[in-house]
Amino acid sequence: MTTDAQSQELTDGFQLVIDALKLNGINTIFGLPGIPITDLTRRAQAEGMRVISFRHEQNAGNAAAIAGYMTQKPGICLTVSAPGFLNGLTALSNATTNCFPMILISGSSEREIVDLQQGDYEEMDQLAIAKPLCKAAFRVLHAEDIGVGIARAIRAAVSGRPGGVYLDLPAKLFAQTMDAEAGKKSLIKVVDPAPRQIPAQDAVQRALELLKRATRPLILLGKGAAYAQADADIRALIERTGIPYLPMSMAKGLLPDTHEQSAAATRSYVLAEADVVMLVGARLNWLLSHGKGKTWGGKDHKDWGGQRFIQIDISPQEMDSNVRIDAPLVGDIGSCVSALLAGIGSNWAKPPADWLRAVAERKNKNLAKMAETLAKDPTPMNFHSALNVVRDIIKANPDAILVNEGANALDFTRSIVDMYQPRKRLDVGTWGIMGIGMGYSVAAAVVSGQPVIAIEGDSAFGFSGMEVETICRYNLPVCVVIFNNNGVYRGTDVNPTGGPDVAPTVFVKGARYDKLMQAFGGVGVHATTPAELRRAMEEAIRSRKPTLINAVIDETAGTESGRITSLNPQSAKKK
Ligand code: OXK
Ligand code: ADP
Repeated sequence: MTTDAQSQELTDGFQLVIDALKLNGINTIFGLPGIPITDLTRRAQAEGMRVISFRHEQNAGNAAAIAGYMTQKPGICLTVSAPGFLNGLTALSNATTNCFPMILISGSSEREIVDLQQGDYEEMDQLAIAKPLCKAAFRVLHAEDIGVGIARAIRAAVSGRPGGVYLDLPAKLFAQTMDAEAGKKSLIKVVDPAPRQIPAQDAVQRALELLKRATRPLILLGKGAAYAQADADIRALIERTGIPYLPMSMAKGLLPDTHEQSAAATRSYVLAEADVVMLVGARLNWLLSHGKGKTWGGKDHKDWGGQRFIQIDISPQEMDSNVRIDAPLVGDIGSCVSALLAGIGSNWAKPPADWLRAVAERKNKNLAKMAETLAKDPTPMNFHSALNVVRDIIKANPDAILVNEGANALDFTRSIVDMYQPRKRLDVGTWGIMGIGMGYSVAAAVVSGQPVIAIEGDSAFGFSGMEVETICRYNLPVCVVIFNNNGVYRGTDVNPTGGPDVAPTVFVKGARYDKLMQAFGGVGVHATTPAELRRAMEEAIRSRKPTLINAVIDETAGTESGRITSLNPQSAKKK
């Protein structure tokens, strides 16, 4: 055989990683090139994969995580070693916390040198560091194991409770060569990566018995329910039982927020008053006051409110995490909901009329109050008058994806802007994390092709703001709206010493974020009235051009930490 013929029959580590991903239907990589993965990004693009390069790995990681949530396929984030890896790790950890499937693939330095701590370029024992922060972590040392490594990473990310997986690929692996035919045979196309988990019949019966006996039932829909993509069955469950439901933030739109059974506008009342609560893909964590205390009608902060809980979740360990779960229903949401529907049949008795009437009365009162507030047009513009515009824009464009972060900008948007379709609201999730904004926006536009509207507090935007260059570079239909009130929460704090430094929560007054977008060729608009904001948002949706609107908000508007002020520790000692 000639030397040429021999080299044609060889493959290498770079190629096998690309082939293994493509074989499993993964066609997009979010990442940031550098040693040792620069050639991997080039070759992936040359092989027809979409490679989206970011300015900071955390944003690439957040993009991968939300792509995983939207598609049920693990989102891939590719980084360089040590610092790049660490930058991506925050996103990996956030993905795991939120139950989003993603794989962080990081190049790493030479094992021999790292393990003897001899001071390699970007030396770090990345596998050990990643392990406690993700669902699973693997390392591949030999080219012939790349197929298995990718297969294990995919299964770990999407099966059972989804989460983040770390895959460590040392630099030497990429250049390793092996026989091309043997390489091809070593790859694995994962069959049934997220197997259905059928609930036990007795568990279904137990749940139905409890639901049947309820006099004030409530269903809570979480982002696990949105992730499951069992939209029609979930809607049928709500409508056939006639039970009021409460969507968690990212479950908004699973049924349209305008649905008559939505109890979102009377949250406090239904949580405190319900006697049986069915959780569908929602955890009883801090966002639900741990299922007890005053929110749930208890006397003090740890007191059980007396509710009985049914919990549908894929993770058996989730049960009893905070309070007793009387009817655990363990399985995938699609299978659990369809089993419940079979048991419910077509003549399920609706909840007692006095419960439905009480919920409706309070809800309508709150909706009317909100409508009154939204109708006002104060000068300067405030959160409500600006969000009244966003509310109309989403109503007219229900396909658009809404990304949302901040404190007040988050909380007001959640309660004011109705969502009409599943998985269209992407926000700070389980951690209340700041910095997801631009990463989520890029991925949402890339994955869906739909327009994206990012409603950002001016502080929140700062965490990922440089990615407006990425948005312009890929010409994505993203409209970023910054609610600019000159600071974190508000722009009015002062330095009590009278010294030259401004208060820790205050930014440059009158900052022109719109000019940042213009610097990269996007459209930047400065809006000080709802009419200007409306015009700019409508134009952004129409043109699909990268747009950033600097929406100037009253700097006195907003409260400390929005709706979660109480989480700020208050010392008994007088200041
Ligand atoms: C809701 N409501 C409405 C409507 N929707 N009224 C009228 N019309 C409509 N459409 C009512 C609802 O009944 C509540 O009133 C109130 O508005 C607020 O609703 P909601 O759903 O927002 O409820 P609440 O109490 O804020 O929910 C608690 C929560 C939520 C913890 C789930 O606050 C949340 O998701 N927070 C996340 C915050 C976060 O992560 N922040 C991060 C950054 S801050 P009542 O009368 O019924 O109660 C940060 O980093 O540090 O500060 C920092
Ligand atoms: P939220 O913040 O909206 O309340 P959480 O993230 O707390 O939602 O809860 C989501 C829950 O959904 C997790 O406990 C997770 O195990 C569960 N989950 C995710 N996907 C599925 C699925 N396909 N089937 C069943 N449960 C799921």
